[in-house]
Amino acid sequence: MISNFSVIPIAFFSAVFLQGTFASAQEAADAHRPPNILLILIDDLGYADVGCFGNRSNQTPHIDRLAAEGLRFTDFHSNGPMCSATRAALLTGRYQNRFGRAFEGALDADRDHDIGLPLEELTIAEALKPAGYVSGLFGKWHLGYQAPFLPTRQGFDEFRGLLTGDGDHHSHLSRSGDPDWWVGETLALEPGYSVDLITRDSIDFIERHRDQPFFLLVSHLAIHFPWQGPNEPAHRQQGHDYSDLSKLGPHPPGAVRPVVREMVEAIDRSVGQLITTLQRLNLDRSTLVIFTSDNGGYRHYGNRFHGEISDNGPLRGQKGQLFEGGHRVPAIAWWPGRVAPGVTPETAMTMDLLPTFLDLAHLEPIAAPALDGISLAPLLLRREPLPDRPFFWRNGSVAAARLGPWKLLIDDGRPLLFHLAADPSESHNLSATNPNRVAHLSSMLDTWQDEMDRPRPLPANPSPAGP
Ligand SMILES: [Ca+2]
Repeated sequence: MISNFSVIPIAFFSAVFLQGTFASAQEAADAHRPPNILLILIDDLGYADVGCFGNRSNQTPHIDRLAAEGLRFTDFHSNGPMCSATRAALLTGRYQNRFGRAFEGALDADRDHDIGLPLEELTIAEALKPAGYVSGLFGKWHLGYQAPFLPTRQGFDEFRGLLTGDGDHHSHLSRSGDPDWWVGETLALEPGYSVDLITRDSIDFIERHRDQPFFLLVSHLAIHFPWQGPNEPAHRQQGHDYSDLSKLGPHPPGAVRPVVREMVEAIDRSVGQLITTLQRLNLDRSTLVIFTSDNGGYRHYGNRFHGEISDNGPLRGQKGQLFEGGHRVPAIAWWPGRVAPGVTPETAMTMDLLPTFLDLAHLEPIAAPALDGISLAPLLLRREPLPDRPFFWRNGSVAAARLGPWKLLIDDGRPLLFHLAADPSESHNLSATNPNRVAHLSSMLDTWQDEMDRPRPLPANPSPAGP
């Protein structure tokens, strides 16, 4: 908690700063108003699956426009290489590894059926409430299969979508062949392409909440398998089991590339519709839009579909791995008039979004160690460099530490050291010639792992930082 004494100067300097920067009192008031936050999270979108990150065949004009008008991150990382891992960190601003080993990969429908994101954790939706936000989640959850681990118990005022890890994009049946499309806490199956339903519901949410600050998490199921385009029949039928390779959808190897392209392009149209809605309602200058992915893309699945799925550009590896292809993801921040257009090489991670949003909503920061991320607001608004800091990942027996351009990856005890600036493809293992650097990063990684495996401190609810 900050004292009352310290609140006064913050408010005073903020008022002086704002009046000195903006032409009118109204502009100053608008700048101080907590922004709407529209977070578009794509499932399994690889680093180079969209045009502005290097793709040459998928047509993504709306996402490319966001990048041209906003700030494009070339070194943004998902907290984990799998869905549940990144989503847990996203919502809490903390390393998901604190929540137990189950959160290092994807929550499993059988093994992890009775667990979920711990209810005592403070989510973005809960943390923003003191600033008057209403929160909606449309699309995929994957942080708990059943009550009480539902979005509506984690601060979201509205939820429509999928609880499990993947659903048929048309029939909305889970991998076990069960209906998995919910409104709030009620099963409410309806036909329609997942991208279209999520977009429709998101636009409806924006229209209904145009007059109050909102946090809207558009959590697309695409481009996760089953790979299905917008105009195909449903694949999964109720009562059938899709736990084997049939979970990937109806298309055989050799036929998936055009389907994935259709999915990426459907996502792009959705982005265009959401931005058009903000502009139509005159909300574009009061809304921060973040576009990113929950993990890297699949290049292949097992020994099938080589080169047919995602494009991770020059990066090594894919979803599930701790090479860059597993966790370096596209990220764009767009906020006309507040975030200047450009490209940033600053390193950032999914867990930085919660502190960023609290900062922009003028809420008191949550102190470390209850928070692992930092606010990106100084970078977004004033292009200030972020402080030097290490980053860590762990998925089972594989762990990695990153400090500046150096990355140490320990795979079952074997050290791999890469200089990412000189070798973004992680092709040259420099561990043999840099034993001191390996020892330093290894020691940091050990310390971090020890901390992750200890009982975790809990954050308190934040309060407004000043009048
Ligand atoms: Ca994913």
